[in-house]
Order: sequence, then structure tokens, then C-alpha cells
Amino acid sequence: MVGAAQLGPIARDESRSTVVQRLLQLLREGASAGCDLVVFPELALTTFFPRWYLEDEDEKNWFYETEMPGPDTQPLFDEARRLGVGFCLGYAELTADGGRNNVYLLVDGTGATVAKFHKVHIPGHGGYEPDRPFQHLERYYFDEGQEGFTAWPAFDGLVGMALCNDRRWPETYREMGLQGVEMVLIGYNTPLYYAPDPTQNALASFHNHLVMQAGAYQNGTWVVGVAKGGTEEGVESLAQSAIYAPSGQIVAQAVTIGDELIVARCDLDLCQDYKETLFNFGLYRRPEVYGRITGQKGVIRPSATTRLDD
Ligand code: CDT
Repeated sequence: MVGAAQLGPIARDESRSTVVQRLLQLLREGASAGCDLVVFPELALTTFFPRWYLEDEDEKNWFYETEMPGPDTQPLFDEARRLGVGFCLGYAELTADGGRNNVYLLVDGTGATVAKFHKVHIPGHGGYEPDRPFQHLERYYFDEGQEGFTAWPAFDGLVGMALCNDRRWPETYREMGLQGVEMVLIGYNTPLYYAPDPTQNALASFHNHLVMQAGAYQNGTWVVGVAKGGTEEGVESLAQSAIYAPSGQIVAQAVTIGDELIVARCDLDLCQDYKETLFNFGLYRRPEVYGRITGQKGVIRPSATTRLDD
């Protein structure tokens, strides 16, 4: 049994210990519901601070963890061990050598860390943009993760992680699909207003489901999508956390925009229905004609004069 522990807003001045109390409540709910794993969203310990341009180092650093577990987060690890329930936690990490990472951490039911993921696709912008109603400065606050996507042996299966914008890219799922992933955990903070193209605002929910349903189906994997939703410091964010089956179907979905646990019994054997048939990679994929996918970054349009007989 897996739980998606959606969070409602976290205030800018909310202390770590208060947030951890909210997480503990959801972890305990998960334990009562029979969960083996409870998944929290991206940046689950603080407000989504990339909406502000902060120059003062101390003010900025307040939002990052320098140790995990630290004094405020240790109770989560202790409770996981006591309950025998694992968890996945998103937070901002500041390393000893100054690295700034958007991290997802997978912890098992003994309280031991199984895996750590660094967000790969860092969206938004890197400098202050005065015309926006609020900023999306992830490219100012976070380094791009270099390790890529891994399927980790955990929870009696192969578990992968991705964070927010990663979920929009098909390469995210396929990289893990090629390792046989059976469950992909994805936390997100998605503002409902998208400054570069507000025509997309009304489609936020559609796009959210579209990418995770497609990722699940095309790779024969479960996907657990977990939001920090609701109106946080004046900015409305998408909720609608959901659990997607390898068929691409939604098997559970949050109905509120606040703290809410949804659960689903995820039979990992169902993945084989898709991995061994339509998406039998070993039989049907044609990597020899997919060279551009890793060999090229941006679009290179064919020249207007290119003809079949050139
Ligand atoms: N957190 C995160 O990655 N959010 C982005 C917002 C859009 S880019 C400004 C997302 O893809 O949902």
C-alpha cells in the first residue's frame, strides 16, 4: 500500500518543527491505512521560496537543510522506524561545498536512507524579472542534478524518483523504464499562473495528468504524483495529487487542496502486463534511429532546401 501525502500551503514563517508535525500526522495516517511507503511533495519542509528574489545569504540559507536528518527532521526518521513505514521527502539541500540542490530522499521502514535524487530539469529563470506578479527563480536557487534517473531496489520492487518539472519530460520516465522501474515517485509545486504563457493556466490540471498518465503507461510503471497545493503566500498552486496505474489510469486522487492522504494498493506485478506486451522494449524499441535524443539538445530544423534526393 502506498500513500500520497499531499500538503496544503506552508507559510513563509512556519517553523520546521511545525511542518514536521504535519508530516508526522500524515505518516501516522498512512500507517493506520496499512501503507508501506508515504510520499511527501517537493520542498515539503518550507514554503516554495523561489517565488521571491532573496539576495541576503542568511535569509536565503534559512530555507536549506545542511544535514538530514537534522534536529527538526529526526522525529520523522524515528517515527518511520517505530511504525515500520518508509517515506519520501522533498527539501532544499545546501552542501558543505556550497552546492544547492532540490532533493528527494527515500527512507525505508527502518528509518534508513535508501536513495537520494537531485532534480534534473530546473525550470523558471535565474535572475529577477520585475514584470512577473511573482518569481519562479529555481534556476537562481538550485544547481542542475547531474546523476540522472535511477531505479532503486526498495520496497520489494524498483522505485524511481523525479521532482516537479521532471515529470513533463518523457526522458525522465524512459530513463527509469529502461532500468525496469515499477514505481516512480514525483513531488511537485505547480503555480496555476504561468507568466511566460498564461493561455496555459486553464490547462494546468490537464497537463499534470497528461504527462504522468503517459509516463506510467508508456513505461508500464506506477506513478505517484504528490502536490503542495492551495494558496501559499498569495500564490495559487495545483493540488490534485494522484496515483496512476501502469495502464495510465488514475486509481486515487485528492479531493482537497490541503493536507490530505490518498492511498492505493499498488500491485507491482501489474507492470509486467505492459512491460512484456506493447512496451516490450527489448523486442520493439529502435535505439539505432533515436540518436538525436541524446546527441542533440535544442531543435535543429532541416534547411529549407533539403530534398529527399539531395
Ligand atoms: N516546481 C516546479 O518545477 N514547477 C514547475 C512550474 C512551471 S515552470 C515555471 C512545473 O513544471 O510544474
